[in-house]
Amino acid sequence: MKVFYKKILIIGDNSNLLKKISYIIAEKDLNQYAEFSYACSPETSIEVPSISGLKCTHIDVKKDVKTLINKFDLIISAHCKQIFPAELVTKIKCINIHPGFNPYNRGWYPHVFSIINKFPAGATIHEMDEKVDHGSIIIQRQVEIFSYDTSDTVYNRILDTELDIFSEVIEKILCNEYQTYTLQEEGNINKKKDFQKIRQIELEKVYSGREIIDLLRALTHGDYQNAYFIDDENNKIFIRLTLEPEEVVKE
Ligand code: 0FX
Repeated sequence: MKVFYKKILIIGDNSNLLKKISYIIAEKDLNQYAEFSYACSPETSIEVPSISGLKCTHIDVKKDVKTLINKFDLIISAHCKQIFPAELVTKIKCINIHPGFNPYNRGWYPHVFSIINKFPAGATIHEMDEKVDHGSIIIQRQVEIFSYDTSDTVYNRILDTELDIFSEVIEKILCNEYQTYTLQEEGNINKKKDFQKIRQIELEKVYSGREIIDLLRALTHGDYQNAYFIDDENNKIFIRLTLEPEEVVKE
């Protein structure tokens, strides 16, 4: 295999995803062609220096931009919470593994907003430009959202899909032999504060059954205390939804 990129940084703040990416690289024996380094953001509590035997450093992509440009020829963001500065994305190839189906619900927790606004959910690997979750698409795949899904079940489906598409294109990326296409629409973008806003359920607001179920299941994710209401004594009460499809017994 004739690789084009030889010094690669994979930076992300989801230790599980980084681990699985490193397994794919090891399984494909790609370490013999290129040098892979792993990093996470300074504020992330990933155990540094090691993620299951990987050396993982803390990198601030804004402060360390010059060093990054000198040290690496390809940077892959795997859920890195930092916004890459223009200087970095214009001087070096930066690729993003994103848990959303661009251009829909770019930004924060795409699938949460997809459960609510019905825009497609999925996974996208794209070249980064100066805008968030924006740039030429290398590969993307939609995932379905079922009526009984909650945030965590959709999220896990997306994580699996991200790894599948990463595994499909990583060699082509390393050899710089991949094709890209540009999306015609800008889509929409959600920020962290948009997620904060939808967490409070207004007790006097009128919702349809569909709206309230969609909102609560979009905010149901494991043990996270997302959705809440404020009761008459001013207590914050958290809400989580359980959805259970009826088991149909075949006769
Ligand atoms: O790594 P990530 O899944 O992704 C987030 C953004 O959604 C993504 O668009 C961006 N590219 C990336 C850098 O950061 O986020 P997380 O690991 O913080 O959370 C994983 C899931 O857990 C999230 O999708 C929804 C859920 N969650 C997380 C937190 C912290 C909640 O429901 N409530 C929470 O308070």
